[in-house]
Amino acid sequence: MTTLPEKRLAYVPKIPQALQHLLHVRCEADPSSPNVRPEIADLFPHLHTTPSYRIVSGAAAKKAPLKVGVVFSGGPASGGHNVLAGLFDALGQIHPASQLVGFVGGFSGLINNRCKALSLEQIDAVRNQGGFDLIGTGRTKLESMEDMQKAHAALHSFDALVVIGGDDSNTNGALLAEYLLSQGSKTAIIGVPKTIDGDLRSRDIELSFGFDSACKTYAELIGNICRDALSTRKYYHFIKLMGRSASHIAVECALLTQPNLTIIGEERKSLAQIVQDIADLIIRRKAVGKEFGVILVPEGLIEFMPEMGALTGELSRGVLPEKLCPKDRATWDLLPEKIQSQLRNSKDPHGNVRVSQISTEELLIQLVKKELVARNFQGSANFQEHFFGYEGRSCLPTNFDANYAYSLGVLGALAARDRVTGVICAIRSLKETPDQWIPVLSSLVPMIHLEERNGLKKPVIAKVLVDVKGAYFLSFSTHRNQWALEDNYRFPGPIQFFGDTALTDSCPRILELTSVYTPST
Ligand code: FBP
Repeated sequence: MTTLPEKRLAYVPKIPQALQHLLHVRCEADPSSPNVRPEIADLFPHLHTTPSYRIVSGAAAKKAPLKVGVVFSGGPASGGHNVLAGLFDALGQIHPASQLVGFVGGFSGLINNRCKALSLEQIDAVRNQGGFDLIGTGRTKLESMEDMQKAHAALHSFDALVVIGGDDSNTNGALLAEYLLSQGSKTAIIGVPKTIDGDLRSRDIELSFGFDSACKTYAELIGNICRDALSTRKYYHFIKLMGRSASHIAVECALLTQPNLTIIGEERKSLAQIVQDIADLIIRRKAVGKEFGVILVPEGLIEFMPEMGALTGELSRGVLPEKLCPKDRATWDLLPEKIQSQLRNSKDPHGNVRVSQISTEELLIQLVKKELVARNFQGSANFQEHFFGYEGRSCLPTNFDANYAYSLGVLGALAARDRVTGVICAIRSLKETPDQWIPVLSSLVPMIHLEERNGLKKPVIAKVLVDVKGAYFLSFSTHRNQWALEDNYRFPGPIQFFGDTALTDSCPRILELTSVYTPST
């Protein structure tokens, strides 16, 4: 019997027209490359003049065999294996004796030179499959000069290294590219935008791969819960959604499922205000005979609540709860014991509170219960909590992610052939059909700014948050009052791979509504 994953092995990803004949295209510097901030140019003396590149017709620069390394960094995102497949196939087209070598377990594999040459058989086994398991991933960063030197040594025989990662990993890629140039190395460093969070965006990067598959997985589950709520009419479901700081996943899932309330971190409401809003919703729904509902909560919410931000800031600086200032102490006293204990005990190696480990959904439920008692609420309000995160990071990629990730891999091979360093593969016009997609190699340095991390100013690629003045957010916020009381739930069902292309090849709503990211601030 053929299983779905087996059947998916045979899917042939669709790629942009411009990447279909690699031997007849080349990378050409784009004169309209964005500017670099002066303080950043000083930190990247060799790399800051690197332009972005577009792909134009022309004879290939080089036809010798290539040796290209590849590394996954950070959390899995569906489509990762297709980046490897795209790289592998394109390197083979460029020269049949080319090699693709995977560094195992993230940047730690690079530092410790743990790698494996990838074979056609291994690649064939993971085509259009979820996960990163062929070479694994990790969260190690290249932090010290020693790490850079070890990476340099590991890469001495390579033409290029492709770094598949999010904002921090691509920042690391840019720092490595700078270091290698300073050492006279010819190895190119090429990024690929990966993260389910949807927060790695720029003029050229409309979206990272993995976001679409993750959101469609969560939307299926949320839709199922909406239907259950509608059937049994007895629970308020609080669903926390992964996504780290930004609320992109929450907005996308809200548009796909239309729950009664979606809290958006970037609106920067206080904890007290959010609790009031939820209590209001429950009371208003009770008035129309409804004692159930579905509420989405983004993982990063706590970071945006002013009073929680102040409190976690103090705790991260090592202030003990009993020594907090009166305002922070009042917030602390409001919190249920379990949350207090999470705040005390979930710290990273720098002592910062790990806000992602805090059970925000449980915190809200406890405070809403108190609020309803205070308001003498006479109805019944029963709560269920859920957390959807890991479920969506390694699923079979949607056609969109399978096509997109494979195309990014092909583009990475082209960049390696033309030795373009310090760039990230990007594809524009993603809401069009894949043949019309426009591949570009976007310079990494203009994306970098200085940000305070653990008391020090560090160069990092800024995370792009939900723009609360943008079309994407407005298309959600204009409907939310209606969704609060009327149950306009949508039940998207599972990701589809066969049948009508409107079902199988749909692109994420974030692209339909903002095809090119333009901050409106
Ligand atoms: P990346 O940015 O590395 O892709 O990670 C995304 C993410 O899934 C976040 O949404 C989440 O907060 C985090 O990883 C969880 O990380 P971990 O796998 O270490 O628990």
